[in-house]
Parts: sequence; C-alpha cells; structure tokens
Amino acid sequence: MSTPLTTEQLLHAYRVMRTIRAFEERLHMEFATGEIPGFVHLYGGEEASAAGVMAHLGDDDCIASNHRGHRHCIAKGVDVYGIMAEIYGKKTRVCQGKGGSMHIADFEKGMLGANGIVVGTGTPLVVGAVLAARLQGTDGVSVVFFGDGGSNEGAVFEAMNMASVWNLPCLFVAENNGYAEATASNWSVVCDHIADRAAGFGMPGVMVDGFDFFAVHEAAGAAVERARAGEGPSLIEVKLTRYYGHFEGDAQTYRAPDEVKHYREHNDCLMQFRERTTRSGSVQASQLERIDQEVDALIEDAVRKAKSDL
Ligand SMILES: Cc1ncc(C[n+]2csc(CCOP(=O)(O)OP(=O)(O)O)c2C)c(N)n1
Ligand SMILES: [Mg+2]
Repeated sequence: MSTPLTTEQLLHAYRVMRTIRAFEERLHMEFATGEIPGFVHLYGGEEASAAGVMAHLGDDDCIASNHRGHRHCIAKGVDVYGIMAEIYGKKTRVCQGKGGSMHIADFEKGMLGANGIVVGTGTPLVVGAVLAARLQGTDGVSVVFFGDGGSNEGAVFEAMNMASVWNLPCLFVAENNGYAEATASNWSVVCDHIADRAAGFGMPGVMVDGFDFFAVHEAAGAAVERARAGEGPSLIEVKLTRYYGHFEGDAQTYRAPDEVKHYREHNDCLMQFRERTTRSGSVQASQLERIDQEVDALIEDAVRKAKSDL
C-alpha cells in the first residue's frame, strides 16, 4: 500500500481532473458552434488516468500522447489558456496555432507532444527521450500514453523491446477505453488484457481500474519508483471509457444506448473521488466546491481570451 496522500495532494489531483472535465465539456459545446478548426477528440470520463500518472512526474520527466491529448497536456501542467488558444488555431500560444488539438507540445513542461499519427510516433519518441536523460545522468522518467487501438501498432512492440533491452526508466500506459474509433478492443486486441503483453518484453504489466484515481496513482507510483531505482520499464493498462464519441460529430452507433449513462452514473471518477475523500474526512466538500468555481472561471477566461486572440 502506498503512503496516503496529503490534503494538498488530494486537492491538486481533484483540480487536475476537474480542469480536464470542464475543459472537455466546454470544448464539446464550443466545437458545435463551428468556430474551432479541424478535429477534436475529447477525453471526458478518462481523467483519473492522466491525473493518477502525472501526480508522480515533474517538469524534468517527459511524456508523449496521441490524438486524444488535451488531458495529458493539462495534467502535465501546460498552460490551460495556451492549450485552448492552440485548439482555436491562434498564433499566440504553445505551438503558434500550427499544432491544433492533436499536436500540442510544450518542452518546458516535458510534454513532447500529442500526435495524430496513432502511437507510431509517441512510443519511439519517449524511448529516445529517456535514453537521452539516462546518458545525461538525470533520474528523469518518461511516459507514453496510447490507446487500445494504438497498442496493436508495431512501433509499440519495438519501443517496448528496446526499453527493456536498455533497461530504460519508462512507463507504457495503455488507456483501454474499449474502442479504437468504432472497433471494439475485445475484437481487435487478441489477448485478454493488454497488460499481459508485458511478459513478452520482460517487464511487469498490471491492469487498473481507470475510474479509480487511487488505483491508477498507486500503480503508477510503483512503476515510477521502479524506473527511478534503475529497475527498468513497466506497462500499465488502464481500463476506462470515453464519455464522448471518437471525435466530435461521431454518431456512436456502435455503442449500446445506455452504455455511457451507466458509466456516468455508477463509475464516474470525479464522483468516486469526491465521495471517498469527503467521507474519509481527508478533504472538505467546501474545498472541492471552491476548486469547482476556480476551474469554471479559468475555463471561461481561457475561452474568452482564445476567441479574442489573433
Ligand atoms: C497510424 C495511424 N493509423 C490510423 C489512424 C486513424 N485513427 C485515428 S484515432 C484511431 C483510433 C485510435 O484508438 P485508440 O488507440 O484506442 O485510442 P482512443 O481513440 O480510443 O483514445 C485511428 C485508427 C491514425 N491517426 N494513425
Ligand atoms: Mg481506445
């Protein structure tokens, strides 16, 4: 069992998850107005994964993400208004409006990039970055996030093999939300669990409930500690669901009508977090409500500024 989190750490985790939720809910509305260029892939429902992993990383640790990357940018500490303005294609921020939703990077924060080329780029990038950190003698850890669909890409296997051969301090985080576009993972992923594939690469693999911030936090903490201690890479499969379609505008005919409703009502990560932390007395409901208000103001401000930017 890991060390209990302090109130400050719990409030930070809630703020991160709540910011991601509010950011994505607002984008869902704003995208419908037609003002946002390109494609947008939302992450609502999957917040505990980004928050649970990133709680163990600092600016010297690097991450890479895929096409569904807003949440990883937010959890890694990239400026929220900067991300919003980038999605609006504005020159002012993060990648001068050239990256858009799918290609946000901020090297100062160790965010090497979200990427529209599913996984083929993120995994080798992270293995390269972590090799560089190792050669420079830092204790930096690198993490790559990819989906169940991405987990079937050849580049993932090559990167996992190389990471193990070189005993590199990195984490492979497979966020299994059950679908790659409209293809169900229980059809496309041949083994029972993506985590089982770790054995083929000589690294530990664990599966965690992605609705449970504490489960993700604990698994990621053990893997990061292992990596920093020089014991090599790990694979974590985070089981979760996405509340929205694959992209904004996806009719989702491949999902059961009540599928998302069920998860929202019974599994929601924010709901579980609130219940658990307030029941145990670790935080007060009023502290969470204050964060709700601050986050709502932050998102409102980010959208207002992003819209008025050049
Ligand atoms: C190399 C590559 N192949 C195909 C695509 C088209 N594509 C974009 S997202 C996606 C599905 C990815 O699914 P998954 O990895 O499970 O991530 P999720 O969307 O569920 O978060 C596909 C096939 C792509 N962008 N890049
Ligand atoms: Mg998926």
